Amino acid sequence: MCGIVGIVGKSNVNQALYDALTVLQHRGQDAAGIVTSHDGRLFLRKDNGLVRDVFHQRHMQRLVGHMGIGHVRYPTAGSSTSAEAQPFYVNSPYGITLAHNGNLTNVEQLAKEIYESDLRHVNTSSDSEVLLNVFAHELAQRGKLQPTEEDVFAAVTDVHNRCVGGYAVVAMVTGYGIVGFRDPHGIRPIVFGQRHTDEGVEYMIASESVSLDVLGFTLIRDLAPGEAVYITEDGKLHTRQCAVAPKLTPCIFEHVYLARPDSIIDGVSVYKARLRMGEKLAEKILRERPEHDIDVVIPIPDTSRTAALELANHLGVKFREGFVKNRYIGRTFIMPGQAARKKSVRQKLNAIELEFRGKNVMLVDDSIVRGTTCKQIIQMAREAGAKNVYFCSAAPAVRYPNVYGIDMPSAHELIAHNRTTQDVADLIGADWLIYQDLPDLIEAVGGGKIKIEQFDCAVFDGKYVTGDVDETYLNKIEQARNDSSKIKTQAVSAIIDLYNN
Ligand code: PIN
Repeated sequence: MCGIVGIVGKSNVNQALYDALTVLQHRGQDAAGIVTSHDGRLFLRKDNGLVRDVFHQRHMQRLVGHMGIGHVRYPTAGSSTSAEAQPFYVNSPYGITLAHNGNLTNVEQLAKEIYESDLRHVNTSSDSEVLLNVFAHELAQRGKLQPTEEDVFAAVTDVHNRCVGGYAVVAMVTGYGIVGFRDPHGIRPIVFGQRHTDEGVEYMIASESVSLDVLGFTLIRDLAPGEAVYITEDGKLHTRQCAVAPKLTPCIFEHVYLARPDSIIDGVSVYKARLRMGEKLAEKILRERPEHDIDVVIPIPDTSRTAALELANHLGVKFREGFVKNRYIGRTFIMPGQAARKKSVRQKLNAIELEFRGKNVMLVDDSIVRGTTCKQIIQMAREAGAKNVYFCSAAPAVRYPNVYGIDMPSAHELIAHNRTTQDVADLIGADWLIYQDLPDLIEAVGGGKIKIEQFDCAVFDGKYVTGDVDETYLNKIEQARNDSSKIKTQAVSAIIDLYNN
């Protein structure tokens, strides 16, 4: 998962891009980048690290210009070197830079076409660079010295025809403008908005509405699936539906925990969706055990708080903060003669004993993925003196990998893959485990004032909305993830050896 932003302003946009990326930091902490354009020249700074570590005063001073785009990256499949930090750049045509959130499922085929038919070179294994080259090739096909909005929209249509998967994109055409577009299923989120200044109207395109709020922009709307927005350098806004048969099936996991609760995605408040998840869970608990003996509901910070609060309200049970999270986790240093140790959950969370001692506690988390963290948390609750530890997941069992840009483990690493609820309860050590039912999650997100009928729920039901994901594809990504984790483990061992010798 990644965060993207693009701004066409009336004065330098470097600070606004930096601030917007900081607001989107939860979408990726691996790498950050900004590119701006001024007088037909580009200024780029990108590197691995948090926004606050990547950009220093000297970098910000160089990032001049009234328009620019930015990116925060979370590693998806494959490696995570700084060469793969975004935005990416190609010099022809015009000089285009691009930042992308999502994943293309036909990237191998595209990479082949780019080399063999489009005669273009791709330098990394990032699908974002592939996407950029497809877009650049299609825009070049128009053969214009100066691209119009018609040319840009036609190029986006061609991207939709060639690229399959989930993608929300911002791209800057140097000297002309910024384009934002969303895949024909609208899997990944993207919004745009405006703010008025004395010099005129400024526009922002971003992954989440919260970055518009914080910077004083008002949300205009989400891009529809398949739609593109093009804002010229002088501030004219154009929108166009570029896909032939768009159909909204947004990723439901954004609402489970990826997005900030103060964002509104496709018209749905993430916060309200989470409240409804809590309400649905309470109904399920009362159906399963009307005579339950839960003494207290305790959220596992942070995301699950909203659902846990409403769950407790509906059960008529006390809601208590039983865990405190350290917001300042430091780096792990590799010392000579010592093996690198992973930070334990205990260093991140601490239990307030008086909320646990002698009680039947219902812990609530947003989801169970690998099951490793929740197992340790259940153990902590027992050590703090809980009588019985029950566990609630605001999402259904995660049983299948994600192929649309969320960094999720491969199938065999998912604790619920090929396992029943009771199997998982036994493995994590819970006295009772309740998963949200998928129809309830769909109703919680899509059944509010704004109705959304269909979502991408592949991690729960194994149905991939783009229709091209089969066993062979899933086996391939499983292999790729294994290989890359082997490479990472080897790299860490090599560093340790270096210190030991
Ligand atoms: C919580 C994010 N959320 C916590 C991510 C843990 C699964 N895990 C998914 C629970 S927050 S486990 O946004 O960081 O606050 O399944 O691997 O144990």
